[in-house]
Amino acid sequence: MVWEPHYECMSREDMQAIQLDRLQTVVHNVYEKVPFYRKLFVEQGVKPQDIKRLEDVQKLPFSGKEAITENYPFGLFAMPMKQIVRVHASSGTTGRQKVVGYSKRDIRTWSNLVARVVTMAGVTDEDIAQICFGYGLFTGGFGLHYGLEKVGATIIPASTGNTERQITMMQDFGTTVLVATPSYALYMVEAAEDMGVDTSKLNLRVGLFGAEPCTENMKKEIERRWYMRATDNYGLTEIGGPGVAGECECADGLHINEDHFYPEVINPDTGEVLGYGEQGELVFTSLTREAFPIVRYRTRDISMLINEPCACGRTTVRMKKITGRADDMLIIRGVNVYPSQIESVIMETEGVAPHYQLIVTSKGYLDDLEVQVELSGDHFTGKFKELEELEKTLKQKLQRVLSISAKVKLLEPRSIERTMGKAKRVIDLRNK
Ligand code: DLL
Repeated sequence: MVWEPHYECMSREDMQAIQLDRLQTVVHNVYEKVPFYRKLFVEQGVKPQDIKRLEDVQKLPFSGKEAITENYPFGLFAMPMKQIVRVHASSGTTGRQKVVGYSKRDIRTWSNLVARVVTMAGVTDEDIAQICFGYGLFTGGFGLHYGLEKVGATIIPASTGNTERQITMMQDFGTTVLVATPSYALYMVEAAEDMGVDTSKLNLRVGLFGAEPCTENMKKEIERRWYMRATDNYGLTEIGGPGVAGECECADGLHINEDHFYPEVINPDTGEVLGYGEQGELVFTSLTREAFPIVRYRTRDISMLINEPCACGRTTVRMKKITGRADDMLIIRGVNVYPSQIESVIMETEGVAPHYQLIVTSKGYLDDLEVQVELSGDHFTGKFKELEELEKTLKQKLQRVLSISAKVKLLEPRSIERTMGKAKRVIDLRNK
């Protein structure tokens, strides 16, 4: 089923006409109402009237997280506080939170867009959805809540924490849809197995995952252990939260709600706009947000856009799964290393569990990468020779994939701290 076929399945020409019309409105709005943008546009020598065709979006300046933190808390709002009915925020790695606001109409639009992505994933009003995203300033809990409610699913607003009780609810309430970060889904399945629950007997059928990267192999692991189909959801606080893009049943990229978020992919070093099929940094311009419009926001997320037709019938442009963040990339002894590359190696190696951490240190000028990974329960026999073999295999595979050598440390099962939200994979102890 398609939630809004009129928009999700429209012709390219119609989509572009809507995008242009909305883009012109947004650009006028921010120019008139947000001093930050007016100043930026003046510096760049661009006026709202210059946006005559969709390609003219490229005349507009980029914005980034600094724009939000420097205007903390409400400096980028385009409406008076009286009309703001909600704020959300996400904490960056350093310093101030990125605070965003919503008008009543924004909340309605948001619910509708989340309704689109959960419908894409196959969720209907017959489902019982257990939301294990945090409720609060994080957009995950409330975002999914309103969208699932719109679709008519029965919601269990479980939030995070108390994992054993979560499993009991799943059993007793007959949960059919699990909403969580992929790392929490793995944590939960471990807890379920510990409790002696046979996960194949649960009613779960669909997982709505997101908020952090999940490699194809990790997704398969979740599907195998939970006996359900896992789908990916993408979004970020700055452009509204979840509901930006989601995976349909064909699972070949995430459909972007591009009548609301205009996507571009750029070369992160030069800012050059790249074409379909080219990998780079995702940039979004919000086309309908009233309270917190945002122009050419650099997400730092690495992906690519694809415009080939999808078998599901939707015509919206898709984005490939996020492979990492521009600022996630580690430069180790001059070589670019993405945590997702290491995750793929771990996931395809038998004997280790999908729980790992990367520790980066430096001695003098030389960087050191240590991959700490847990042994999977059934392989933890303690036989020294076997462990040595496993360590060697991992080292060789990592060397092949990364082109640098990494240390490998095998840990006992359950020794890496579990998180209920987003997993922290990288500990960089180098002096920056
Ligand atoms: O994580 C919004 C969200 C909530 C999306 C629930 C999906 C489901 P933030 O906390 O602001 O917002 O974090 C946004 O998380 O820039 C990406 O780096 C990462 N991220 C979000 N979804 C995905 C995904 C929410 N599906 C940041 N795959 C983004 C990979 C993701 N990374």
